[in-house]
Amino acid sequence: MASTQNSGFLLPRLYPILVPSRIGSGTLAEICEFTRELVAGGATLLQLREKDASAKETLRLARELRRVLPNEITLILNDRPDLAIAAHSDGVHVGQDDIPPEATRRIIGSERILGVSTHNLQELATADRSSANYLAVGPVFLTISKDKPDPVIGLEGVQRARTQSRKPLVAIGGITLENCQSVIKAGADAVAVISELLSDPRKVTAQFLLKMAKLG
Ligand code: TZP
Ligand code: MG
Repeated sequence: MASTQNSGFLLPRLYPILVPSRIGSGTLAEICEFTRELVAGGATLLQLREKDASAKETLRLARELRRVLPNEITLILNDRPDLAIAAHSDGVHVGQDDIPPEATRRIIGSERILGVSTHNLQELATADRSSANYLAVGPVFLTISKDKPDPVIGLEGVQRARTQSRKPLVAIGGITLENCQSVIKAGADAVAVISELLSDPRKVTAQFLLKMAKLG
């Protein structure tokens, strides 16, 4: 039977991922403004994902976001448990090539949130046995936001993942206003989004939340 271990953590329906290099010309002021707009639209959790920045730059950015964000907004840092602690982030999200979940847990302790990316049922089963608070599954659809993405899992992949894990599941990859309801209906608890939010973060965040609230 699938694990029920998630220490009571619940994902909000929308999981915006902030990619600084895709926000305007990537200045700190633009990134902070974009973040404020997501929150104004109703986002309550954000992930900071910056693959091209140095550790020093990522730490500076994560600290600045923590400083400008209201305390009740959950900030998750991608890839780096060490920087998550140094920046007082609420959690960290690791992938299959990052520090493995149990080592990450030892670094961040029991209180911080741990998310783990998975791309197939085998990875999902392994991550499900870990102390991850939530799991990501995808890419659900084609995405332009990831170098060398894994094969698309489709809505069937989300459905299968739902039967294999009782941890909160966030679906990722090519998720838009158009298809988000189908992803939730397939069994995801939340949708993680990069591209679709870029044009108008406040309005599109509110539209995502409204669409998904309609599903109850
Ligand atoms: N992992 C799987 S797909 C993806 C990541 C980080 C990118 C999702 O971005 P978008 O633009 O919402 O498709
Ligand atoms: Mg990673």
